Amino acid sequence: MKKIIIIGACGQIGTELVLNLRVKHGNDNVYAADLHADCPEKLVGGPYVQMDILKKEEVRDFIISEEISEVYLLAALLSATAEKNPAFAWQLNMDGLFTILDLAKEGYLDKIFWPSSIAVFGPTTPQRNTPQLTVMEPTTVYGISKQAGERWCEYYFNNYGVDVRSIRYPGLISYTSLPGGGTTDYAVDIFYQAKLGNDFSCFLAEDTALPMMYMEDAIRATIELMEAPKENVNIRSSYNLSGCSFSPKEISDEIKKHIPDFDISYTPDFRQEIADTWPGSIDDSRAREDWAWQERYDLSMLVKTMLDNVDVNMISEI
Ligand code: NAD
Ligand code: AKB
Repeated sequence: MKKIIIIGACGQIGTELVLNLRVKHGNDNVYAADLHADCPEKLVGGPYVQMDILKKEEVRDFIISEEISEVYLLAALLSATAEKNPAFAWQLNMDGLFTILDLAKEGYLDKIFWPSSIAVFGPTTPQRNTPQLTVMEPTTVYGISKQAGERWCEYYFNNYGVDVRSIRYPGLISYTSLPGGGTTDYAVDIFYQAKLGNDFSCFLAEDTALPMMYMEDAIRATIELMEAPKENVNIRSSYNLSGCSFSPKEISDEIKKHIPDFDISYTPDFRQEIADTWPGSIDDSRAREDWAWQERYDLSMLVKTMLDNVDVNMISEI
């Protein structure tokens, strides 16, 4: 049985990825690692280790001594948080990636997953149905770090044969854990306020459409890409991936079908400038061709699932 570690396991993606990988590979073979000293309740079913990806030697020692063969590196600052501390965002988002790429280059790892983002695109990128290969001039530190990371992943594959795989995730929507400081977070927050019976003040303008995806689709895509035969993975920078695209008005109209009194107002802040540089929709035909990607959740399924499942107590816990 191979041993897997997810670094950044307590976040929005990590929590669900750990649980899914443990079902597939056995609890004991899937390590969750994060900065926090204590293992969150949801992840107690398997091994948990406190780990700072920036402590390079400690990370190396652990991975080598535990004979880990697969790493999912999720630790990063997301777009909105990164703009508040660009130097640290660059350090965190890049240094950790090199630590893991180098372990694979030295033969300690068989496979790496590292997530990119729609943030790699910028204001000069075609906005509709953005192609896999296109103009990419990101203007945020987050987007710059993801674009540079993609280049390095491809470089390590081409020059050292490192089997690194990546997806440009859209904004991810889930109820298991809260989002960690992105521009698409409004599309999660909105469900808590709607369920509480509150009006929602949105930090993006009503017609700002962005690519989004329900978390179950994103986790399935991640696992499908990681399980795809090596020869099918033709893109070693990062795959475009599409779920459903919507604007704040479109998601609020869908919520109103379930909660007719729900009301939304729009007070765009600095995150509007970030969103304005990102695509409205994504062409993911390469993922469909190479490893048979197919999304399952459209906007109406996503909204119904979120309204059925969000636990409003989660926002009073923080
Ligand atoms: P998140 O902010 O919810 O979680 C990140 C986790 O990393 C947190 O639990 C945090 O404690 C941990 N972490 C931070 N610094 C660390 C360090 N030094 N060492 C170890 N752990 C550390 O993020 P997420 O939404 O789960 O995103 C995970 C990855 O996916 C990121 O690389 C992000 O850029 C990418 N991504 C996410 C989305 C999305 O919508 N969630 C979209 C595109 C790409
Ligand atoms: C963010 O908004 O920063 C993330 C992302 C799309 O990368 N959700």
